[in-house]
Amino acid sequence: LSLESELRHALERGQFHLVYQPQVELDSGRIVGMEALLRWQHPTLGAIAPGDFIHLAEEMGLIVPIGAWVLQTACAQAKAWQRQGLGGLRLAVNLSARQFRQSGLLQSVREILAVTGLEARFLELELTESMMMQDVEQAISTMGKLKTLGLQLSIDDFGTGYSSLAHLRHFPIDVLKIDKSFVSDITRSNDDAAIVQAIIALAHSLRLKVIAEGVETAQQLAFLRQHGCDQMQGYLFSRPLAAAAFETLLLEGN
Ligand code: G
Ligand code: G
Ligand code: MN
Ligand code: NA
Repeated sequence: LSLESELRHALERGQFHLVYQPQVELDSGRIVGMEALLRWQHPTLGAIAPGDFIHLAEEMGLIVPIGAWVLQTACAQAKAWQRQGLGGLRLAVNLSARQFRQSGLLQSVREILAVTGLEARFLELELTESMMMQDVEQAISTMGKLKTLGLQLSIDDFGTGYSSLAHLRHFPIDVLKIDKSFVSDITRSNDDAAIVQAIIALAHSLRLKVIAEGVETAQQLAFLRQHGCDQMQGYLFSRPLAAAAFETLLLEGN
């Protein structure tokens, strides 16, 4: 049973599903968005983590159809929650490097928005620094085209890559997501605390929203609040949840 051959059939065999992790606004304490995260449940291999198959899907070129499935499924779910009156939550979806470089990306995103009926302003696509820095001119062009659809762009895992500050202000992005590796030590390491403060200040000076990832403790949350971070995502508030559980969370009052 090779992972590669199993992955080739996972989509058609219906082995993928999405989980959703809430993103909470620090001022109001309300859920204002969610990140869709891919999960692969194999009948005999069990749950396979994205860290163990995304790179393989990328190498095999399968990430393009899988990524389209993720986007379509998440957009349809977000629209369904809106129809139920569960609020205009922003939906964040991860893009892989290969999807970002693929020439059909713009058309694919446009079609998925049209088919699902989700308004573009509710969609946020997460990019990484390395995707943007590989070919800066090309990346700016692709981001500009995506922005014409009316959606939002974020930089995921910010601080772990090597994007230059000179380039950052030319990227048409809306959100910085502080990588969880910095957040995890903000109350223990002065260096990490300084980095997180600097990222928050940088984001705000560029008029970007800033989301802290991987928030696990009340102390981390207090630090982030004190330093003006806009939103947080992490186990402290909730793990990524299956759609039904996420819906329950919204219905319980938000
Ligand atoms: O959900 P988890 O923390 O296990 O995710 C691990 C990694 O997999 C993260 O870096 C995340 O960005 C990535 N990932 C999760 N879902 C998707 C997806 O739908 N598409 C892409 N390209 N990456 C994803
Ligand atoms: O790389 P990306 O940011 O897309 O992936 C987010 C990943 O972080 C998801 O796989 C999610 O399961 C994980 N995650 C979310 N919240 C927490 C947290 O509070 N702590 C840790 N360790 N991981 C988290
Ligand atoms: Mn992400
Ligand atoms: Na991240």
